[in-house]
Amino acid sequence: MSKRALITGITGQDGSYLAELLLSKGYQVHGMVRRSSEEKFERISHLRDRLTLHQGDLLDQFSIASILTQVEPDEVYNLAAQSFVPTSWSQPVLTGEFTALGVTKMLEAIRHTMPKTRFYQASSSEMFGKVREVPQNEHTPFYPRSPYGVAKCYGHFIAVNYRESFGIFAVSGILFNHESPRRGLEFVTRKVSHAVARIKLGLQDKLAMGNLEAKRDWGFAGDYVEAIWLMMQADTPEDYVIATGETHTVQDLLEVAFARVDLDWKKHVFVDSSFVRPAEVELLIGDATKARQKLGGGSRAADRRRDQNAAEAGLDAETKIPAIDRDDGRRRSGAAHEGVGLAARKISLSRAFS
Ligand code: NAP
Ligand code: G4F
Repeated sequence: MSKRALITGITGQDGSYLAELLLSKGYQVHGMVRRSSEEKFERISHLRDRLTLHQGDLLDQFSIASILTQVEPDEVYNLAAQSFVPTSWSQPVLTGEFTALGVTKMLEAIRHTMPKTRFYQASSSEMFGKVREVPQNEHTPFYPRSPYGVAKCYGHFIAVNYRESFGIFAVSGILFNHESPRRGLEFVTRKVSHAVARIKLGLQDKLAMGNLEAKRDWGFAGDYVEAIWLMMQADTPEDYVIATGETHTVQDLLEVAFARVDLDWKKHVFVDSSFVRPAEVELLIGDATKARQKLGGGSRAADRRRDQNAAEAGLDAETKIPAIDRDDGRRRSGAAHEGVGLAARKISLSRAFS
């Protein structure tokens, strides 16, 4: 009989890739979605007739328990969160409710209704914050630098605690930044690739940015959901860092992105202090040795540095996916746009820096 999975955050970047992966493996895929005045399910519209969606909210314990009882999932993937770091300073309480306490609500519902269900918690490299060692691995102490990072630490440790207290099969994936054409436009890779396309097309001239010195370990979201699935198939529940092991500055990203379309980033980019954060995570670079060793060769995310074929696969996947940058294409069709769109979509991959 096919396995049943429930994904919270199925309408987000990772949720859409994970839903695709699980469907390709023969799962029955269920998703928890929030009610809004207008449905925005663009990222999963191509899968819609193969998914079962349930209205619920991380804030509403009863909706979570009710969905669990209806679906009786073998595996729950808790991807839902307020995930944009700057918003966590303007809405710290809401971020805590969703991103921290929301995890306890999920785990309590599992404990009382489906204690054999496996649970995945979307932990984050943002927890390392002001990093205590370089590179960061599963044993590196956390020092979060934003309300989002603090909330993710809570979510991480409550998952560990339910594993140790109640024997729940709970795993946390400590994922470093991962990007794709499905990334929200406010995150730095999409913000830059989208702006570069628009500048090349003459639709805008300037790009306001924050801290250009910050370093990130950027990977491809399509690879990372595969690592998530592998963690949930292991014999024992454990936590894993998923990262490429390479780091680049935001300025590197700008240089590559503008150069791809023969532009000089210095002529278009200026620093706007409103995009500089109250406290910054200056350097992230992950050590995914454990994932490589324990999740096996199938963990493309962990193997990315050594596996050029996997990098090519990620690139292909990315260029096939409809990007929001296409909005410009609808207005400005033709070969020029195709070139810019393709270059802009490739920019968000770590491979673009090599
Ligand atoms: P994303 O695109 O921002 O998606 C977030 C999802 O959470 C959306 O589906 C959103 O629904 C849902 N959501 C937010 N609040 C909710 C609530 N109260 N109840 C129910 N659903 C709610 O994030 P992502 O990039 O896919 O990331 C997935 C998870 O991994 C997040 O937990 C994120 O913090 C974590 N993470 C991401 C990265 C990364 O680099 N992408 C790295 C480490 C960890 P709506 O569509 O209704 O807004
Ligand atoms: O793309 P970002 O907004 O991602 P950030 O803050 O690293 O968080 C993402 O990755 C985390 C994993 O480490 C996730 F947990 C989290 O949910 C999210 O997916 O910013 C990346 C870097 C930062 O250092 C930021 O200060 O880019 C810098 N930056 C510089 N100018 C900018 C800008 N970021 C944004 N969003 N916009 C700018 O104009």
